[in-house]
Parts: sequence; C-alpha cells; structure tokens
Amino acid sequence: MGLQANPEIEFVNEEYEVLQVDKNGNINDRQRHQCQKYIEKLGDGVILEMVLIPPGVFGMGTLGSGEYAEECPYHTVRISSFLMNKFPITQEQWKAVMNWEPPYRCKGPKRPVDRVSWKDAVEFCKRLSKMTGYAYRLPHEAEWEYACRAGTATPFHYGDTLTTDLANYVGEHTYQSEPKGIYRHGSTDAGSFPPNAFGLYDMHGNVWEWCADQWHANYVGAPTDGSVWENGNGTTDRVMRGGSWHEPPGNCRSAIRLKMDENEAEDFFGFRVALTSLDKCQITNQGHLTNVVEKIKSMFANRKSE
Ligand SMILES: [Ca+2]
Repeated sequence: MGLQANPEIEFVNEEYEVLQVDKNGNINDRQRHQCQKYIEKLGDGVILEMVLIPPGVFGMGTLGSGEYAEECPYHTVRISSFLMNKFPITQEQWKAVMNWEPPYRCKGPKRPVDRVSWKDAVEFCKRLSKMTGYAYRLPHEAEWEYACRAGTATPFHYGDTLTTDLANYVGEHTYQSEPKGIYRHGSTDAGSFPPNAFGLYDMHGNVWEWCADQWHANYVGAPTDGSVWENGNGTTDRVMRGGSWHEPPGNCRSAIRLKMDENEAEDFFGFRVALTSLDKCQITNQGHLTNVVEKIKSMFANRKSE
C-alpha cells in the first residue's frame, strides 16, 4: 500500500517559490520547490488540493523547558508519507460537502471556514469520505507540525520571524527585530501568502487548525511515529495548531499548541484534512461500504449534471 502505488491516481506537479527571512524580517533566501498534489473534485468547480507530504524524521516541539513547557520535551518523530490539503478548508469547500453552514465570523467563499468545532470538523471528514471513498481525517498533531516545518527547525517555516507580508496575524506585535506590520481584523482568502517547502499555505496564522489528538499538557509519553495521540484520560480537550489572524506572531509559531474543548466553535477556529492513503474504502465502522460509496458517488455525479 502506498500513496503513489495506485495507477488510477493522477498526481499533478506544482512549482512555487519558498522564502526565508532573517530576524529583521528581510528576505534572505528564495528557492524554487515543487510538490505533487492530488486534486479531488467536489462539484460546481470546487476542488480540494491534497499535497503529497514526503516521509521524514523531524524534531518536534521546542528545546528547553521554561517558557514553552507545553512544547517540551523536544523529541524526534518519524513520519510516513501522507496527504494534507494545501489550504485550510474553505467556505466553498465546506458548502460542497455539508448541508449546513456555520455562522461565519469572516464570510467569503475562498476564506477558511471559521466558528467550527472539532466535532464539526470530524463530521466534515466523515461526509467527505462518504462522498469520495477516501478516508479523510483530521491531521495528527505530529503530522501537522512536521508539515508546517517542512524541513525547517526555526520558529517559523519562513525562518526566524514573521512579517505581515508572509502571514495573517496581529502585526502590531513583533516577534524579533522585524518592523511592525498591519492587523487585518479578519481572515484572508486561503493561499494569499507564500507556501512552505512542502507547498502548504496559511500554516502560520489566518485560522487555528484542529488536530485529531486529545490534549496532553506536554510531550512526555508522546508517540514518535506520527500516530494520533488519544488515551487522554477521557478529556474532551483537543489540540489546535498554527495561530490565527487574532494572535501575535509568537502564537503562530510552528511549535505553538492550543488546548480547546472539542465543542467550542470560536471565531478563529478552522481546520485542514489529511489522508493516509488513496486506497478506496478505508472507512471503518461502515458495513457494505463499497456499495454505499458508489451509490453516493453516482448521486453526486447526477447532482452535478443537473
Ligand atoms: Ca493556520
């Protein structure tokens, strides 16, 4: 089983420029990178772009122990290849999959969904899985950080700091010696800023992103293979990552973690989705799955041609 083993799956190459900045927020490196992506058609011209994340080993969390105790101990994690969507789930994507919409704080078809709870995000994954036949799920926390860092070990995938030309956060605050930027008072269209080396956008800021894992106060006993960390003694607290348009830059770091109850659906909460495999019918807890999937797919195809 492998992500590229299925000959029916077509991957598309995408090339882009990846930027790095120094402590003053000045660009000190530009490189061309490329990724492979799988495009899921959701109907009415709406697509979901799933980027192939290569396998690798990375250092998760933050060195030291004082200021960022939740991000310690720093530990090595091995990640298998998976797919993650290029952008946070947008409002047009949500609409193509769900039969209800949250009362968005920042409305716009290309903007990320907001005011969604962890439970809402899980429901989206279930419906998307039924629609497509692939087992869409929330990213695991370790996968999220690996995907965000994209080979970097700096506080941000852009390097030592952020600027408001690179991400949507409260630019009235600074992280290093960069000049103050702007505060946009709302989310921005997904993909408004440069991507990281893996081809992912909006990892820093814009909306907080739900991960699958239950909340743990630190990384003592955390899995080192990229698997989801549950066994959280029955807590309903989950993990969010990446910060938002309403946070100072320090709260948008690659390592930042936010504890939030799975029922909370606040103004700044969105998510993105992941896939372990493009093998069909991976959805468990469903009997007669193939038939169900094919039936839903044909219903969906009919709906599109109406
Ligand atoms: Ca984000």
